[in-house]
Parts: sequence; C-alpha cells; structure tokens
Amino acid sequence: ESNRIHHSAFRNKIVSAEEAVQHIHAGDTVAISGFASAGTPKAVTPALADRIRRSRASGADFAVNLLTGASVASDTERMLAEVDGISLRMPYQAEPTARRSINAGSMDYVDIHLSHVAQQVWEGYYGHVDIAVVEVSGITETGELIPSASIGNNKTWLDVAEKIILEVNSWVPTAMAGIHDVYYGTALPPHRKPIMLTAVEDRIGQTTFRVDPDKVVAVVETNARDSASGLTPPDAVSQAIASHVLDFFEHEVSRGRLPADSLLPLQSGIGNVANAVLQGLDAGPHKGLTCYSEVIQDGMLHLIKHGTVRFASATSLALSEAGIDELVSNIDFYREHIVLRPQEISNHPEVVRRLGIIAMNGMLEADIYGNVNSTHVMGTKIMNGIGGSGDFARNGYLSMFLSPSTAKGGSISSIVPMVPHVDHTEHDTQVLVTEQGLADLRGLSPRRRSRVVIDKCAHPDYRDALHDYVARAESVADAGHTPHLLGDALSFHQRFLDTGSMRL
Ligand code: 0RQ
Repeated sequence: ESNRIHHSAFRNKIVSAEEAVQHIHAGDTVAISGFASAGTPKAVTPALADRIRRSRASGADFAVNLLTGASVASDTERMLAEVDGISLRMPYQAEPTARRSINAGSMDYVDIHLSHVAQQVWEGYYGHVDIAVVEVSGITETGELIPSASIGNNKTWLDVAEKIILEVNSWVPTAMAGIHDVYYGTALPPHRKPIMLTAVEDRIGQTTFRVDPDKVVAVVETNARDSASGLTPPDAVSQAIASHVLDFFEHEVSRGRLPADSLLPLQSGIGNVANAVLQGLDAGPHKGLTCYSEVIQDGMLHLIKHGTVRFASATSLALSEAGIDELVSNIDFYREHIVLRPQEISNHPEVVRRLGIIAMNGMLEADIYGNVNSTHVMGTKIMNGIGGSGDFARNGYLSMFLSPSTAKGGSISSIVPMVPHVDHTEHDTQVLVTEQGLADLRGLSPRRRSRVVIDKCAHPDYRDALHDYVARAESVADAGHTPHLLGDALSFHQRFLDTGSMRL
C-alpha cells in the first residue's frame, strides 16, 4: 500500500485491477483518463481487455463505448482494439490497430473538436456515462484528488459518471502537485459566464478534482510510468518548414503585427515539425515567449530552462523518461512556468480568441484555395482525427498549417486541386507552409490564393499540373468565384488510387 491515499473512505475501497474491472459491464459507456501519452489508467484497462478476451473466448459478446481526453497510451488503445472491445470510440485516436478497425467499419468513431467533448457529454449526446476510470497521483485528507500528468476531461468524467474507479499512481512525483489548475466555472447555456483567463499564466481554478466518494466503487494502486518517447532531432524538411515559419514571425514583427520580444502565445501540434519550430525559436532572438497548447513535450522544458519560453499552459505533460527526470529534479522551477488545465479550457475558443494564439498544426493536404484535410487519407481512411487543431485554427490570431509538400516518397502531393475531405475551411486557413515556402493567404481572393499556394508551397514536380488545372478551371465560361472542374477536381487522388502515384 502506498502512502498516497490520505482518506479512509478511499483506503477501504482498495482492490486489485481484476476485482475493479468487475464493475464494468458489456455495453457500458466507459470514460477513461489520458491525454496523449500521459495519464492513461495503467492497470484497469489491461484488466478490462483481458476480461473482454476471456468473455469472447467463451462465446459472449463484450464491448464498451470508450470516451477519453484525446489519444491515450497506445498500448491501451491497441489492447482494447485487438479484442474488438470498443463499439464506439470518441474523440481522438492515433493508433494503427484502432485505425484499422475504424476504417474496416467495425469500430464506430466520432471525431470531434477536443474542446467540445465535455459539453457534448454533459448535454447527453453520448448517453449515460456508466463508469469512469481515472488515474490520479493521490487523495488528500479531505478526499480531493490530485491529478496526475494530464487533466484532459477528467473533471467532467468524475462529475458525470455513475460509478468511478480510481487508479492512484505512486510513480507520479508528489512534487508535481500544484501544477494543475482545475476550473469548475464552466456551465451549459444559458448559464455560461466569461472565462476570466486573460494571460497564459493565469490560475482560475483549484489544484485538485472534487469527487463524490459514494460514487467511487474501487481504488486500485499502481506504480507505473507514462510511456512518452523522446524527441528525435528534426530532419531537413522539418527544419526548412520551421525556418519559413520563423522568417514569417520576423516579417510580422516588422509590420508591427506581433510584439517584437514575446510574439503571441504559441500553439503547436506534436511531432517533428512542431519540434523543429520550437528548436528554431530557441536559437532565435525571442525571449519570454508563452505557449497555450495541448501538450508539453520534452523540447518545451529546454525552452523554459533557457528562458526562451516564460510560461507554458497545456492539458498534458507528455514527457519521456528523461523529460520526467528533468521536470522532477527542477520541479520548484518548472511549477512557476507550467500549468495544466482541463482540455475544455486549454482549447477553449473564447480563450484562444482572447489571447491571440498563433496556431500551428500539421495537415495531410491542402487545396489550392486553402481548404485543409487533416484527417482522411484519400478522403476516406481516417488517420488520427481533428483533435484540437480546429479549436485553435478557427479561433487563432494567426492560423497556420504545416506539412511536407509531398508524402510517400513523393508519390502524393500535399497540395491538390480540391481536398476530398475538409477539416479546416479556406476561411480558417491564413498561412500554409511546406519546405518549399510559405503562402500567406490573408486578404487574398480565391483566384489569387491558388497562384500563391502553388508557387510557394507545391513541390516543383506537381506545380505544372496544378497550374494547368487552374488555367483550365478559369477558362470555362462562367468559371465563378472559386473556379473548379468538378469532373477533374479529385483527379490527383483518383490517379493515386489507380496507379500508386499522383504524378501524371
Ligand atoms: O504516414 O508515417 O505511414 O508514412 O501521414 O505524416 O508528415 O509525419 O506528419 O506526424 O505531423 O502528421 C495531419 C496526420 C500529420 C497530424 C497529421 C502520412 C505520412 C505519414 C504522418 P507514414 P507526417 P505528422 C493539436 C493538433 C490532426 C490533429 C491535430 C494530425 C503520416 O498532424 O493528426 O492537428 N493532425 N492536432 O506519410 C496520405 C497525404 C499525407 C499522408 C501525410 N496527403 N496523404 N498520407 N501522410 N500526408 C495538437 C496539439 O496542440 C498538441
């Protein structure tokens, strides 16, 4: 027994994961903690997968609806998908086994903006939440819960679920307590009030979750680390994308549209490109930057340590082993520079708009007018999901989408005549960036946009075909405001499906 549970009502409920999982029934809607690699339950979900496997082996059907913060630890996602344990998944995944089930039509998947999850569950769009499984790092004398390395939707899960299983993970450093800011002021219309967060570092809530102890049916003790991978050094393409972004920031500073020293709060996605942008900023002239994003990765700790970043707000600390060590050995320092919030706040449109976020997200492809597909390969096969990209892109001060100009060894162009699936419309996209260059679409009509997108962002191998498309689309009588040849608009994609390449 660990010394993390300081309240007897909870201590009396300590059981094994195998016992706890008996509270979960076939057909239940199960809400679990976890956002990116941080804070996923470590014991109860494997026990659930095991229970489902055994139940299936004996001929019984057993699946649950699974609600999360965003993606969860990939082994959890995989284990549950492998046993066909999920009938409905919401709101985000990024794991190959689950992806296959979704694309095969055997797992229902609802891909929604991450800021909408809590309110939609409160509204009852997903029915009754039977049980929540939430990882915490401790329980206080007064019966409040100390969050672990991510917050996600945990506040909402604890509030709405009929029953609760808590995992108390003694691996999470006690020193991390206090880094969290759990805001209890959100409500449903018509009772909403302004969210009084006017700077990235503002604290508007409390450091713990509330819970009704009577709803807690089991407490499971764990001591297991989160499993984020470290960052790989950015490749040449990512570095080229980053350098265009950094040049653009200087351009905006010179025009007086961004503060010279601290710019505006940055939001960036996960991965190689985001990492390259952060590294580039670390080497640049800016000090005292701020970040208002979803996830803090190892790279951010370096920026904070160097003073490049003054403050970072997120909902998840997706750190590698080395990152956790760095955080914990300097926790008193980092606690002054990092806050974790519920995802309804980290991604809140009201706050994103007020703070004037610079939103930088990855994309699969964009079309010549700036519509962006972030989620569906060839318009049909889900990759991950929209995640928080729409929360930030629609409401940001500067909305940028970043991608290599080609994929799959050059056989796919990321700039196409028309995207076969739209996540972000031309109205949301202000800037497109590839390693080829940066297309600033602000103030441009569609016919002007197409030229800039092709010349600045498309790979040279595809430019002629794209210009040819535009010329033909514009040459027909009555070509319209946004010229397209509907019979031809998806020809790049069809050619890829037919021949394995978008090249002519
Ligand atoms: O697949 O690894 O099998 O080759 O997509 O592509 O270039 O490695 O880029 O990891 O940044 O992912 C849009 C998926 C980009 C991501 C997406 C293939 C490519 C590769 C990955 P392989 P890259 P990334 C808030 C933000 C939505 C969620 C979001 C994403 C794989 O950014 O999920 O933005 N975004 N959350 O080969 C077919 C194309 C392709 C393509 C790339 N046009 N067609 N396949 N790929 N382009 C997050 C925070 O705030 C933290």
